This record gives sequence, C-alpha cells and structure tokens, in this order.
Amino acid sequence: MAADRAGPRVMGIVNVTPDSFSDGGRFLGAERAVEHARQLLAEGADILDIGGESTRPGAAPVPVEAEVGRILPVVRAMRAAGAVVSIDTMKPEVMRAAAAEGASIWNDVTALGFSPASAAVAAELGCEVMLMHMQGEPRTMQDNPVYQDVVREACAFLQARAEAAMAAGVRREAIWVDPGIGFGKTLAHNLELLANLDQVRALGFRTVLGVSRKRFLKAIDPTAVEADDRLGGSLAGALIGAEAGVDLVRVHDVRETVQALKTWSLVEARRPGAS
Ligand code: HH2
Repeated sequence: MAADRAGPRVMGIVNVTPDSFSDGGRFLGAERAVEHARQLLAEGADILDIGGESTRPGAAPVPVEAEVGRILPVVRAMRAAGAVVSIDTMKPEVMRAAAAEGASIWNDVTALGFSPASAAVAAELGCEVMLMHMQGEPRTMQDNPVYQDVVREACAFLQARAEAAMAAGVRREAIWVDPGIGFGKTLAHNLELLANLDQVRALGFRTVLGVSRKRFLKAIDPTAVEADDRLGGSLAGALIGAEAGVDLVRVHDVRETVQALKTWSLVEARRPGAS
C-alpha cells in the first residue's frame, strides 16, 4: 500500500460487464476490465474492487455462474499482478469462487444480508468484509426513502450487522463499515451522512466511503447528467472522507483522487500543531 501520504487508501472500481458491441461477449468484457484494472493499479489504487453485477436501480440481476464467469479472469490476472482484490457481490457462491483465486475482501452492499449463508461463508473463508448500509433493495430503494434520523439509523444498522457477522465467526479486525451513500437516500440524507462520518467511525471499525460518480451529485449539479461528468463532486467526496478520517474511498477516477489526497495530505502535515 502507498505510504507516501496520509489519508484514506484508495479502492479502484473495476466493473466487468459483457461487451454488447461485439460478439466476443464475456471474454472481451473481461479483457477490457483487466486492461482497466492494470491502469488503476498503475495510477495508485491500493485495492481493486471487482464487480460483475450492477446495483443501480433497474439493473438486471445476474445469475451466479454468469457473475463468476465475468469476474474470475480479472481476479486471476490481478492477483498475478500482486493486487489486493475485493469482490463487489451479494452472493456467497461468487465470493467463494473468487476467494479460491486469491480475492481477500468481500464488499457486500447488503452487509451479508442477501443470503442466510453469507456470514458463515465469510467466516469460513476468513476474508475481510465490507458491510454497507442500504435502505430497501436496489430496484426500489430510491422510490421514497424515509428516516427519522439517517445517521443514527445507518449506524445502528451497521453495528447490528457487524455483531451478526462476529456472531457467525468473522473477526472484528476483518470488518469494515460503509454508510452506503446513494443507497436508499435522498440528497439531504446523503449530505447528512457526509457531515457526520465521525459517528460512523465511532463504531470502532475501519470505514469505507463511496461517493464516486453517484447520482446525488446530479442533484447538486444538474448539468452533470452522465456519470463521468461528476469528477468534481467525486473528488469533493474523497476529501470530505479524508477530513473525517475514513480509511478507504471507493472511486472510479484513481489518478485524480490520489492527486487530490496527496495535495490534501501535504497541507495537513503543515498545519500548525501537526506532527
Ligand atoms: N457503491 C456502489 C457499489 N458498491 N460498495 C461500497 N462498499 N460502497 C459503495 O458506496 C458502493 C459499493 C455503486 O454501485 P453501482 O451503482 O453498480 O456503480 P459502480 O460500481 O460503478 O460504482
């Protein structure tokens, strides 16, 4: 891991989806993803988060075999390149297959809640787990999210899921928690969470934050229609995470994020009273 700066480590997002413009299908999708993943590593990613199923509202579910088939070639190539590999999946069968190829982190947007077997499988594999808060399920989560107190409820959920994971045998040190920006949340809910990340940190686990290219950034800047129009908001998110002391940011734009975090950390080191 990069030791040349303080602040959060960077997890680069690698989406493996079949190439719809070519009859090479799955293979080409994986080949492109490997190329992309190599680039993110070269740009300074500390971890690669490999996913074969989108969690966007309206995205079609992907069967286990197809998801495994998409991600495994990328996991193998990235392990051969010496990368730390995380798998973005809800399915224990997918994580099991990826762990057999050397993936060491299970990033689960359902916080091990999708299958009753998830927590036991995580314990058995001995992998690290990223538990994320979501209200509802991906298909409908943005319809009308309601909270009394989004920060308190997200923290209580994460605490409960961490306890369930530990009860199943997952080690405390292996657990990360993530407030799940954009998952069943309005703009106001997302901003409230970003303003109170210290409360997520206070749970006592390592913390992950994902703001990169999220749709709520379009509510802030309506001209940011396409996901890759949202670099400014994404970098702001990484810096908000850095200020709050989160341990890891999950991003698409690794080079730009590393540059922003380096700049931030050089200034931090020069603040009056910094050691
Ligand atoms: N966000 C997405 C997926 N996985 N995992 C964690 N831990 N935290 C997040 O905020 C998070 C996540 C968003 O997924 P999707 O909409 O499929 O797009 P992409 O994977 O390109 O970010």
